[in-house]
Parts: sequence; C-alpha cells; structure tokens
Amino acid sequence: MTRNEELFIRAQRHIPGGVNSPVRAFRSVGGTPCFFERGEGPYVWDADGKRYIDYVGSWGPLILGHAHPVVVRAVQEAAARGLSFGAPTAGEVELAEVLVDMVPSMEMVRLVSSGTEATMSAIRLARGFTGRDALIKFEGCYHGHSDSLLVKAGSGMLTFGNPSSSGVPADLAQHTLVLDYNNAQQLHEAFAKHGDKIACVIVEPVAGNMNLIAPKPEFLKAMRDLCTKHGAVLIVDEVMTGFRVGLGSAQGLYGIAPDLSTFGKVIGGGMPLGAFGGRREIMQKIAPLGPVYQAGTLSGNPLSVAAGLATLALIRQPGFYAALTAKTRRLCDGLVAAARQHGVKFSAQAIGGMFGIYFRASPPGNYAEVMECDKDAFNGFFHALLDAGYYLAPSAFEAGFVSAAHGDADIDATVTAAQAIFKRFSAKQ
Ligand code: KE4
Repeated sequence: MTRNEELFIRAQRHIPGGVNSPVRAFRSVGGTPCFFERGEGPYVWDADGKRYIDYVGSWGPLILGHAHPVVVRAVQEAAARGLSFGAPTAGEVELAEVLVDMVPSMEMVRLVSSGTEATMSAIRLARGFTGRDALIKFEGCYHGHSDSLLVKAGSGMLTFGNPSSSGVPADLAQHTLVLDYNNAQQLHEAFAKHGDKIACVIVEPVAGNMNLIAPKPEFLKAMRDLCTKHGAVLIVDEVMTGFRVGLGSAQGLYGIAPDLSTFGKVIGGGMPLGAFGGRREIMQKIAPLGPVYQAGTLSGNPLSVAAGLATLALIRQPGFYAALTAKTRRLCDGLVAAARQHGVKFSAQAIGGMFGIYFRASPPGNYAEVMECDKDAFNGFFHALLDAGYYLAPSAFEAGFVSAAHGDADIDATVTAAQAIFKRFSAKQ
C-alpha cells in the first residue's frame, strides 16, 4: 500500500470523502487522490516522494509557482509580528490601495477570506442596493457554494431555478435564474420578462469551472447594456480570472466595466484571501457605513495580506504576462500538434495563464458543447500523465494553470509525455 493510499484510508475516517473540498477526491477521474507534502516552483511532491509538474497550482492562486521565496519570506515576517488582530492593520490599507489602483472599475474594496465569501457578499450587496431579489447566473459557471448560487436551471425556459444541492431552500433558489453561457439572446429575453426584479447578473468573464470557455464579445456587451438599462448590478466574478488572464484581469482583457467585481486565488498568493469591490455608491451600502451586513473574524488577515502584496508586486513586473501567456500557448500548441500527429480528436486553448484541453475537435463555446467532450478519454489521459509525473486538474470540467515558474523545458517534457500517450491512444483506435 502506498502512503497516499494509507493517508486516504485514514482521511476518510474523519473527513467526509477524505478531503476538505470535493473536487480533490478524484471522484471524477477515479483512483486515489495525491496527498502533497511539498511544492517548489512548478513542482509538487506527493506523500510517496513522487514529483509532478503541477498544472493546478492550488486551482489558480500559485501564479508565481510553489513556495516563491519572496512570498514565503513576507508571510514568515508577518507571522513573527502576530498572526491576527481582529483590528485594522496598515497592510490592509496598502492592499486596498493596490487593488483599487490595479482595477480601475473598483473605487472601494472589502477583503474577505475566500471567493465564496466575496461572491456571497457581492450578491447580498446588489440585492440591498437595488431592493430586488432576483439574480441571473449561467449554467456551468461556479461562483462558490453560497445558497443562492447552488441552483440549476428551472424546468421551463426563463423559469426560475431549483436547488442543485440538498439543503438549499426552494424558496431561495426560486430567485435565481440560470441561463446559457454565451447566449446573448436569452439575456435579452430574461430582462424583457423579469427586468424590474433583477438585482444582479453574476458571470465568470472567462468560464473556468466547466473547463475553459471563452466569452463571446456580444455576450458580455449585452450583459453590460441590459444591466445598465434595467438598473441591475453587473458582478464580474474574477476569482479565477483576476490577474490570471492578464494584468487587467478579464475585465481589462475584454473591456467590460463591472459595477462590482469579486477576487480571490491570485490576490492571496496561496493564502486565504478574497475581495469584493466596485462603485463607491454601491460599496457605501456595506456595514458599518450602510445597511448591508457583512463581516469576518479573519478578514484582511495580516499573513494573507502580506502574501497578496508580495504576489501583486511581482506580477506587475514588466513582461510578466507576455512570458506567462507564451508558456501557456506553448503547452496548448504542443498538445494539439501531438494529438493531431496521432489522429486523436483533441483541442486546446490558452487565455493568459489559464488553459483548457478538450477531447473534442474544437473548443466548446457553452455548457452543452462541453458535455460533448469525451470524458473517458480525458480520464485516461489524466491518469497516464499522472503516472508519468504530470498533474492536471482531476476533472474534465476544470481549467488548467501555468505559473511563472514553469520553464520551457517543463512544458516541452509535458508535451513529449503527452505525445507518447496520444500514440498509445491512436494504436487502440
Ligand atoms: P473559493 O470559495 O473556493 O475560494 O472560491 C469560489 C469560487 C468563486 N468563483 C470562481 C470563478 C471560482 O472558480 C471559485 C472556486 N474555484 C474552484 C475551482 N474549480 C475551487 C476549487 C475547489 O472548489 O476546491
């Protein structure tokens, strides 16, 4: 029995599914999850001492790679001054100033401890600001696990949603309308029918939780125009895309001006940190200034703030995103060429430092097309790469991430390993 297997057996005794977040359990791909013990740069080592080149990076935060010395030192120095105060600190002021400077649409910002808290708070704020209850989200998009967001599409077109999780009250889910991603026409119809009830639209500006789906320009534009016309709040959820797809995040890349934005992952550099922010007239509704309550014991935690400030300083260095994007494209182009060489139906795309790989002839444009991807082929590919020492997200419905620490040699080794796997695939076809 391997140490990973032993740890997984022990873990399942006292932790539901043996994990503290479901996707880690490998249920989508099968097998025993990796228990990691150490990370450095693009590499992680599991409990059996096996090294992997990591393309998950803790689901996006580790844009600098694992254990970046500047980030680690910042956290160590902060820790030596005290772990938490439950009182304001200068670091939080500095981070707020940096975030407002890096995100032109944000005039004010509130720090929290996770992406879920950021989106949950932003939705409550939009409802408090507008006095309305309804919200629009899109099928396949994930914005964390607050109740109003664990909702699946209603039975009829443009009918309000039903819970997608046990424990979510139906009379809460009924305020959520779930539309198709990239379907501008449906957005127009939804606002025509419900416009005066809609508090907000929340969107992943690049979808990364149903694999990677690029937005259609007309989709984002329709969203912005309709929210403006009907007085709804546009929440752009940048928890995954924030400072991942570019220095200006997705809103800078696609030129969309949110009313509120949510952040997480990269801004904490691997430490627990989220944020929501936007127009001053909206943010002033948040307690203690306004009537919308929101709070958190560890909000703005000094160690998370130190990691965030160190990370955001390093990603602002000239050429950072050009290099990161080039590496991510090198990976995708190499994988596509290798698959084509062996006649395997496969496609891939890169947006900044995130990528999608698909066992489908071309990248999907919405949830229904994602479902056409060959999940079994992905699972076989995942495990073959894992055995060879390359760690992809353990689900066909997740995006992948490259860090600044990945070198061309790491990327090329990954492509070479994939080539051998595609060769075996084609031999079986
Ligand atoms: P957290 O509460 O997990 O920090 O953030 C929730 C969230 C919000 N918005 C977007 C766009 C997100 O991608 C996420 C979380 N992403 C998942 C990755 N699929 C986190 C991984 C997990 O759930 O373990």
